[in-house]
Amino acid sequence: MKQHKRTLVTCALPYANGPVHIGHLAGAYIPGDIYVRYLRLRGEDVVFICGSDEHGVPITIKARAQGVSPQDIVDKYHRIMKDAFTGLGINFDIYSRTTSAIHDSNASAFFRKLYDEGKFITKESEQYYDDEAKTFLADRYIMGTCPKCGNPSAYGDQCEKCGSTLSPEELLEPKSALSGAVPRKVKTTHWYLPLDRYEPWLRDWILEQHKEWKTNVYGQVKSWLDGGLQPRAVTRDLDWGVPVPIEGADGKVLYVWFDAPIGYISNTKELCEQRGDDWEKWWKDPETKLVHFIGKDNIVFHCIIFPCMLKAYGGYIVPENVPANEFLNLENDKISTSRNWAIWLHEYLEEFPGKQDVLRYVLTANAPETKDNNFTWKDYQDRNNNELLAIFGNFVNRTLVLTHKYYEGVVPALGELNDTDKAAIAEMNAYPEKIGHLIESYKFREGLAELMNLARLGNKYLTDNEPWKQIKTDPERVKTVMAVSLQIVAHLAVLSEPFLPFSAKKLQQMIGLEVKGWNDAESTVLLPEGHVIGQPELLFEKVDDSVVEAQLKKLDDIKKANELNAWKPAEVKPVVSFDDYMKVDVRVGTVLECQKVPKADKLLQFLIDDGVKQRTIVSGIAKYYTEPEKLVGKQVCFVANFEPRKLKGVVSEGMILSAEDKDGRLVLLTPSDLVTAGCSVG
Ligand code: B3M
Ligand code: ZN
Repeated sequence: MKQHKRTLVTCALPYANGPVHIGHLAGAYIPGDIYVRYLRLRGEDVVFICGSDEHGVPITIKARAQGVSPQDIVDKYHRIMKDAFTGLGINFDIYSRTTSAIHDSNASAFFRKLYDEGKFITKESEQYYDDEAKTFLADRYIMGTCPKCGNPSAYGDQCEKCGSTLSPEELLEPKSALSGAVPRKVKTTHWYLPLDRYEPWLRDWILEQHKEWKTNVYGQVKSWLDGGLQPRAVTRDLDWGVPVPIEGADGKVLYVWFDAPIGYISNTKELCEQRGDDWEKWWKDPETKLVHFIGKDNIVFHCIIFPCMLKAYGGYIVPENVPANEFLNLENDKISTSRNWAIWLHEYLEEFPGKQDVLRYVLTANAPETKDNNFTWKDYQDRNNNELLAIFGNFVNRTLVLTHKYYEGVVPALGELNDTDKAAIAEMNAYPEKIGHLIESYKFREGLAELMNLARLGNKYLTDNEPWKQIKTDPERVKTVMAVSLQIVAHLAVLSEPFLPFSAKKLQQMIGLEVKGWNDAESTVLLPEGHVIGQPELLFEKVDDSVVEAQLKKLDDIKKANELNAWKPAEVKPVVSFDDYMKVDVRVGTVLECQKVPKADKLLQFLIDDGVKQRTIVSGIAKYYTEPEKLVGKQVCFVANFEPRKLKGVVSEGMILSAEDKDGRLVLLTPSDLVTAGCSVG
């Protein structure tokens, strides 16, 4: 491995069009934070950069839908995300935003230099233009009929009904989503970065020199390169973004994926300005190691496009690694902001105060490092109860409680060690290196598993040596057992910090351990003889079934709401003439009796006063009116000239009208005011 002077770590700048959810956390932010916390404990020079990505079409769409400005949208979500990251202990050195003034000028200058040096090519193309709204239309702003499934409200980039990826040209009868006008094709010029020119360099840099990258990342890059790179447009016709800094480019902005990665640089500049530090050493000194933490949908931008931008500019370093994760599903379903199918970080923090580490633990233990993975609340509960609580928390608690019970919290001397003690200590001493190596290799899941193995070691050591029995027979021996156990607790307090920072801090305070760095854990004795530990408090609490049930109910409600939202009224039936319509004789009747039809689950038998006589009508609504006697006295609408039919042995003389709700529920139609029985409805 190359030696570096310093490390620059970035996490993908999340779009400020919605809050952060567990998929984001598992994909990029928790691994990034673990890595940075570890480097800091190692005493390395590191900065951790993030911020909100505040440009792009989705933000303008959300703003329009809510009748507010794009700035309102990004202000709102920037705040929510920034606070939520802080709440989970994700300690960025800076969390800025791409609408900042410094970013605007930085991104602008970046583009301008590439432009001045002829690094772009220009291309003219035809794009849809809305004459009424006087604007070019982003693909999302064009709606029409899907050529594949006939959905009349497909978008210019995708049909949400059949899932096909579309281009606006494919839509039948395209219309502007802004004005409803039929758009026309207008010529427009854009700047393109000719990625194809950088292909040989990319092949050498990644495919040859970075064979150690994660296979999911390496594989994706290779397939892009093998497919041949094309010039990529870096500008758009849009009014939200960094304006293209060229005369005559009015109404054009930098493409969001061009300006966003430059945001990493802008945010570093902003941080260095605050600190009086030199930003250039972070981005231009080959002795800086650059690492991007991202999700898999961002791989091409971080491994191909942004490096080409940096290479075209010249003088910048390129990433040493891009340890992208795969996706996390929620309860076996794809996480989706638009379907509200997610666990939102800010809501979790509110609903589970003090349980940041449980989420961090579950998302790391279950991280989609090599393949897509799944979050379930049951797994959350199991991992909390059976791992954090039963293994880690239990070991720590037993050790601290016994130390208070036997020695009033004073750490005893190690004394004479037997083979079991020596083996336990040797094993304990191997963990800093083992876990450190896994973190450095971006294997956070395995690193966390090893941390838990250290806690398991402690539990086993304590159980095997049974101090609670030996205290009567061999009190000297118990001193050694407790002293060894306390050292394991102290090692856990150091080594858990990258993964479980809140619990680590709490534990350090409890045992009065001042941690200077990861290397502390390389010594055997962290709590010397005579050191006094504080009162034990529980690190983790049991998660009850009721908590899981409440969360599952919440998700179930979301699913139901989504299903209802997806509901559309039935197609209108073929036209009927007035005369045909008038053939149906609908009247109001008063219910005289109502009861269930024996041996028929669905049927209710009504006796109706129809104004002339009493008639019997059978209706299939029993499921929705379980106390039929309560209908007596109500008025209902019925078809008076419906051909009599025999249902379960009862002759039904008509049909009672009811509405069928979205969910299939039948509801009787009743006049809104009392009317005379027998009057007609029309
Ligand atoms: N905002 C995409 C995303 O949130 C994008 C990342 C930008 S990183 C420079 O997935
Ligand atoms: Zn379709």
